[in-house]
Amino acid sequence: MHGNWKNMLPLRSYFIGILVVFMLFIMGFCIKYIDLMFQPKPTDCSLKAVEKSIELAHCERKLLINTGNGRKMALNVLTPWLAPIIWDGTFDINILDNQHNSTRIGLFVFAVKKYIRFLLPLLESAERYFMIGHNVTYYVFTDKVKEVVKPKMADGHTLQLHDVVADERWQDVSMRRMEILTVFTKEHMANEIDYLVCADVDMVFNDHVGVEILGDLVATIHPVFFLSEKGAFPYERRPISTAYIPHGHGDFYYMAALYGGKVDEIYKLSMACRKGIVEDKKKNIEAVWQEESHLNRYLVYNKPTKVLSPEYLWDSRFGNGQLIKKKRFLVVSKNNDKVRY
Ligand code: 48C
Repeated sequence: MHGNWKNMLPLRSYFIGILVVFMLFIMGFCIKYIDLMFQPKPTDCSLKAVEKSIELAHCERKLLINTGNGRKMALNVLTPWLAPIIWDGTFDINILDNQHNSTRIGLFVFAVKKYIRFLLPLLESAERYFMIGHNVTYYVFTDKVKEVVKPKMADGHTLQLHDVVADERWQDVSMRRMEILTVFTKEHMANEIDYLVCADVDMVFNDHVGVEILGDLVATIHPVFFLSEKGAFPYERRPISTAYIPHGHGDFYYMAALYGGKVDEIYKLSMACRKGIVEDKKKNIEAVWQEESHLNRYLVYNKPTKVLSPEYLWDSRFGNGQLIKKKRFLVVSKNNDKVRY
């Protein structure tokens, strides 16, 4: 049989055809292989592997709670008494805002003598970041009522001005707040608000501070000591003082620049602190950090139901800022010659 080779496809075409088929095959194989490469490895679902991962998670949790070493307690999201520690990313503000849609919140600030200068910046920053969309009453205590400039306030926000006498020493001014709180939480605030937030006035809000901070009794971890060992906390260590905290007792060092809670809880706290301050004064002593020492003493034996991370009390001068993703409430740096006495 003499095929007419001329009529047949030139041999070259057959060769090209075979080559193309071979190339397609290789490409298909490579794509499949690469795809397999990026497939998540089939997890080892053997019982042994699952038991191992459970054991590992348990060990990690124990490490977190163990404050002796390993991670610091303040970096957790739960205290040993199961109170939440509020860090960015641990709450859904939309859920919380809905839960608090009729909650009334008070902000208590003291601004006497030269500290009056901090009031307007604080209130203006509060109008930008503090409890936005909620019912807020500012309770401002000052010896300069006539000098107060009121900020533009959102609907549902009110400002109450109360006249107070200014003590000579700043320490006494600071401690006076506890006395004022015992009176106002008892007689006025109970019918006006549900939660009270107490703050220093030489501060500004710098980011969201909302209903996530509300709770029965709430305190803020001091930004200088949140990574310190307990022995380094500046508690009052003299047994003669009513603010005394023995070594080995205590959980965190709380800063008196921001705390709060239900009105009746703040009444109890302020009564205890005020009583301690008066008793110490009778012995002619003053706790090492004034009412902050008494606050810390109270909170050792009356644990806060919620703890705020140092996101809620920050100062750019402090170290470890890389751990503080949101600097929500900032200390205002004071050129002390203007506010020193
Ligand atoms: O309002 C004043 N005026 C003063 O002369 C001294 C303190 N105070 C109040 O006490 C302010 O509300 C302060 O924020 C608060 C606590 N004191 C301080 O923060 C000082 N820097 C120690």
